[in-house]
Amino acid sequence: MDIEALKQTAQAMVAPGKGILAMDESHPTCAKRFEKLGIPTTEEKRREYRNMLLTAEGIENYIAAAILFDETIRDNMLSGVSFPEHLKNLGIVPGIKVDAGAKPLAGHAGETVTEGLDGLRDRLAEYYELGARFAKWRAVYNISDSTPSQAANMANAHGLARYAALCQEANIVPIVEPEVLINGDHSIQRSFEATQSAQQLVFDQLREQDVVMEGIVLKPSMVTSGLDAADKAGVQEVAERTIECLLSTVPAEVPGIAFLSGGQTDEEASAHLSAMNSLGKDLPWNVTFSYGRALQQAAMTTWNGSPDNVDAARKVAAHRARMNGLASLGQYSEELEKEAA
Ligand code: 5MM
Repeated sequence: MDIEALKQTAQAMVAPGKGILAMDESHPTCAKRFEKLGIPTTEEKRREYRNMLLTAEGIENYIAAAILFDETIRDNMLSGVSFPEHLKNLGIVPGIKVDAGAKPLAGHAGETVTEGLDGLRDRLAEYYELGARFAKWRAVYNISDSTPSQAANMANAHGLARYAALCQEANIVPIVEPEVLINGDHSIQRSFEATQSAQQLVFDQLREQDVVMEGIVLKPSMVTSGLDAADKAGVQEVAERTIECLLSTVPAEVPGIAFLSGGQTDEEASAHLSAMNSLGKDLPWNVTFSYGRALQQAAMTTWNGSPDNVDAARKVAAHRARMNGLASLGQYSEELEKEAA
């Protein structure tokens, strides 16, 4: 294991003013997004779409790393250059989603455990050859009156830690993603408790597996009210509770925390991140974004599958990347959105 290389990669992925583009939708997720817009769910369209995103002007000024799906890391841009090579040329670190998805947890209705450890060592070696320098594994936690259960917390934390250890052995930085879903009508306090206990167990298990904290990036969900909560916490409260939670769980050695957007609107995701970086606290880690939907949705809608819309869609993609780059420095404002409109 080359610890120096892991540290350098992890630091590059969360460089100040930049974040991570999550464009690792599996086929079913990509199909769901395309179908909503009436875009054909073909390999060609996925290539055109991802090509559009990665040719948005100046994207490399705000995006430090991009998470690819298996199909894309093996594929070529429309120019004929491979996706990982194109990213490298832009100074963006290429990475790969390696989990096999969240599957029903036996004996625990409504809960999941993320699978994908079998054969992972060999897959990581191949992905390294293909250019990947980091990987991603997402565990999913569902809030209800009786969940997340201790069984789901334990199983997912164990999986994340085993994955992370295998990644580091292969000189690949693991993005550790415990996502507490926003779905439900729960309070922000309930979200805080579920997120804190999930993260505590994840870090216990990471230590148990001797994972080097300097060589990981944490990708958590924010502490928010449930999507259907009657009384929703505002931006400042979300920022304060999220940072309070992370300060209680994440070791200072971790170089960066890159949030998922989890179904927040584009503006909410930018505002929350910016507020966290404006709290005036001296945080031990860089706090940035690793958004999927909140970076892509507007651009995908503008593109709508048509070559005629590529330039307009690139502008939308570049705008959202810039807004979130500024948010990672605490410099995002609603006025900036209006200026661009
Ligand atoms: C981009 O979506 C990722 C892949 O999801 P599937 O495995 O379901 O296809 C997903 O893991 C994503 O990276 C994170 O959930 C963050 O994305 P959001 O949209 O929540 O920011």
